[in-house]
Formats: sequence, structure tokens, C-alpha cells
Amino acid sequence: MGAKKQGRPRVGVVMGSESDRPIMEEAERILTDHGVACEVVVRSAHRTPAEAAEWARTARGRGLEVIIAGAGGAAHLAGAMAANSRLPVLGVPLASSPLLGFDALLATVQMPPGVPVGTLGVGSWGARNAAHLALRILALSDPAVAARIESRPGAKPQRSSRGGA
Ligand code: RP5
Repeated sequence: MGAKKQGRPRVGVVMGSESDRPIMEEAERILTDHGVACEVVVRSAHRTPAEAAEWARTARGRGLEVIIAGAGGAAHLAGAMAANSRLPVLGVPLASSPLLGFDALLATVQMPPGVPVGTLGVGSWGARNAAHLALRILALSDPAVAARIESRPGAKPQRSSRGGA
């Protein structure tokens, strides 16, 4: 697929450390491939909590519509985003510690009611699906994004040979 006109960033991709970047860039790649520009930053819920909160608080004002937050270990970054922004937050647990992402999964997924984080799978699969889910959110109000999703092979739900969905 050729390069798409991207314009202003609509999705914020935030990660807890530079060491998370190779995985989180997979989300960015999918979004930009669909013509959606991203703002990609490193902010830590533990090491730079004030900067992380400020980035989330000002995200909507900068034109962002969805936040994707990836972190490993005791991963509170996605929750910190949801605590400081009313934008939809998609959390990606990363396998950075000896617990291989199970720690980050539990820390990201089990948010208290009213502070939601839509948690994806661990690592690369989660980062990529966070991008696909962000596209589906944008597509609700953007026919151009909806059309790009539909034009992709495998985008349409397939009927199972056994008659299920
Ligand atoms: C988390 O700790 C980060 O999101 C990263 O996954 C992990 C390790 O960070 P570094 O020690 O590599 O900076 O906060």
C-alpha cells in the first residue's frame, strides 16, 4: 500500500521506556500505513509521573482521539493515562521483566470501575491489535479510515465453514 496523507497526529502512542520502543513502533507502523499520524512519546508512570499526567491531560487539546499506552513490569502507565484523560485508552502490557508480561497484563487490565483501560494482549500482538482497535474507533466517525480498513485483505469477518460467525 502506498503512503497516505497523514496530517495532524490523531493517536498518541506513549511508552514507559525507550526500551519499549521496538514493540510500540509496530503500532505506529500500522497506524501510519493506514494514513493516521501518531504522536509517539516516552513517559513513565513511575519515573516521570508529573510529565506523564501532563501529557495525558493535554492530549485531547492537541487533537489526539485515542491513546495507546505500552509498559512492562508494574505497568501503571495506561491507568495513569485513563486517570488523566477522558480519551479512550488502550493498554499494551509488555514482557520486560522476569515475569514475561504477566505482571504487566494484570497491572494494566484490572482497573477500578470508572477508570477504564481497554487492555490488549502482551507484547507485539497487543501493540498491533491496539493499532487495529484504534483504527476501528476512528472509523466510527471517519469514513476514509473506515474505507481503508475495509480495503485490507482479511478485514471482513469471515463465516466459519461450520456455520458460526
Ligand atoms: C517499565 O519498565 C517500562 O515500560 C519498561 O517496559 C520496563 C523497563 O524499563 P527500562 O529499565 O528498560 O527503562 O517501566
